[in-house]
Amino acid sequence: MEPIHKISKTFVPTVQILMEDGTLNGSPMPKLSNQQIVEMYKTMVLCKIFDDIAVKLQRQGRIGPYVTIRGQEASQVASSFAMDDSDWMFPSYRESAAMIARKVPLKNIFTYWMGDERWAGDAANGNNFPVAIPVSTQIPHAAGVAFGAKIKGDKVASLAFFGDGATSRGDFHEAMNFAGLFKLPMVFLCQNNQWAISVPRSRQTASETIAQKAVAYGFEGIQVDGNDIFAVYKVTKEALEKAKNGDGPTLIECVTYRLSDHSTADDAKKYRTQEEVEFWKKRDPIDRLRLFLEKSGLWSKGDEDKLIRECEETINAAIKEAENAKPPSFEDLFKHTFAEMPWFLKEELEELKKAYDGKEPELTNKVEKIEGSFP
Ligand SMILES: Cc1ncc(C[n+]2csc(CCOP(=O)(O)OP(=O)(O)O)c2C)c(N)n1
Ligand SMILES: [Mg+2]
Repeated sequence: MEPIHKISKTFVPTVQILMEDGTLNGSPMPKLSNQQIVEMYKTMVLCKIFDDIAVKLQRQGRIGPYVTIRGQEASQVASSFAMDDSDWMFPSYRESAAMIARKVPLKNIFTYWMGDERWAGDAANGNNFPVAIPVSTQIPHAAGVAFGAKIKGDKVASLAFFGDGATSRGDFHEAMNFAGLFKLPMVFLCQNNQWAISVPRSRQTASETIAQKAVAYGFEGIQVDGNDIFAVYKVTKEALEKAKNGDGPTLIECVTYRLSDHSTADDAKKYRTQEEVEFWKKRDPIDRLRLFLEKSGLWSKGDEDKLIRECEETINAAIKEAENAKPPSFEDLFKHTFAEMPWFLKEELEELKKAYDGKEPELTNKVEKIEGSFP
C-alpha cells in the first residue's frame, strides 16, 4: 500500500508554505494581512469547538447523526476565505466549517442536523447551497450555476466541495467534462481526507493523484497541502481569479485527513490504525497555524483562553436558538425545492392537511430517539 501521506510531484504541481512546526518554507506567500490570518485562526477554532459540541449533542440525543470536520478545518476555512460573498458555494455533508467561515448562521447549521431543512430557504445563508447528502450530486449543480453565470456575464465563480470517494461517481466526471468543455468559472475542491468511510484512498482510484484527473478534461489540476492554511488560500484565490477572468476551471486536491470518525454513526478504530491517526495529529492544521502566530508575536495564551470562552458562548446561544425555534409547518415540508410549488406537491400538501384535519401535529426540534446509521 502507498504511504497515505504521500504528496506526489509526478503529474501536478504541489503547494506547501507553512510547515508542521509553524515555520514558513520560503514558497511565495499569499497576500494576507496579519488581521486576516488571525481571523482565519479564530474561525478554525470556532469550527473545532462547534464540531466537539455537535458530537456531544448527538450523544445526548439533541441532534441527529452528525458528520465531523476535525482535521479538515484549514481546507474548508482557507478556501472559504478566498471566495467573495457573491461566489456560490456547494457543500457536501462534511462542510460545516466552510459554512461557518461563509457566515451561515450557526443556528441554521444546528437546525439542519436536528432534521429541520427550513434553514435552506433563509436568505441569511448568502450564496451557499444546502447540504447535499447523496455523494457527488452537488458538483453538477455547481457546474450549472457556473454555466448560468457565464451566460449572464456575471463575474462570479462557483466552488464545489467534495471528497476523495466522490471522484468515483459519474456526477464528478460529468461536471468535470462539462466545465472543461465550456470553460466554466468553477473550482472543484476535493478534500482528499484519505478515507471514504472505511474505503482507503488506495482502493478508490488507480491514479497517483486526484488532481491529475483534471488533465483528461483539459484544465489544470493542482495538489496542495490541505492542512496548510496559506497554501490552500493561495491556490483557491488564484483558481477563483482565473475562473472569473474567463480562463476556465481548476481542480484542487487538498491533501488532508479526517481525524475523527466518518460520522457519529461510525467507529473508525475498526478499519484504521492508531499509528496512522497519530501521524496526522502531528500535522494538525490548527496547531500549525497557532505555532506560526505565536512565533510571529500575534497570539498568546491569554488570547487563546479568551477565544475559547467566546466560541463556547456563541455556540451555546445558537443551540438555544435552534432548540427554541418554531416547529416546521406542513407547508414548510413542501417549500424550497422549487421556486413555485408545482401541482403535484400542492396536491400532496392538501392530502396531508386533510389527513390531520387541518391541525398541525405537535412537532419538536428535540430528537427523542436516534435510529439508523445514516449518512
Ligand atoms: C450516492 C451515495 N452513495 C452512498 C452514500 C453513502 N456514503 C455517505 S458518505 C460516503 C463516503 C464518501 O467519501 P468521500 O467522498 O471521500 O467523502 P468524506 O466522507 O470522506 O468527506 C458514502 C459512500 C451516499 N451518501 N450517497
Ligand atoms: Mg474522503
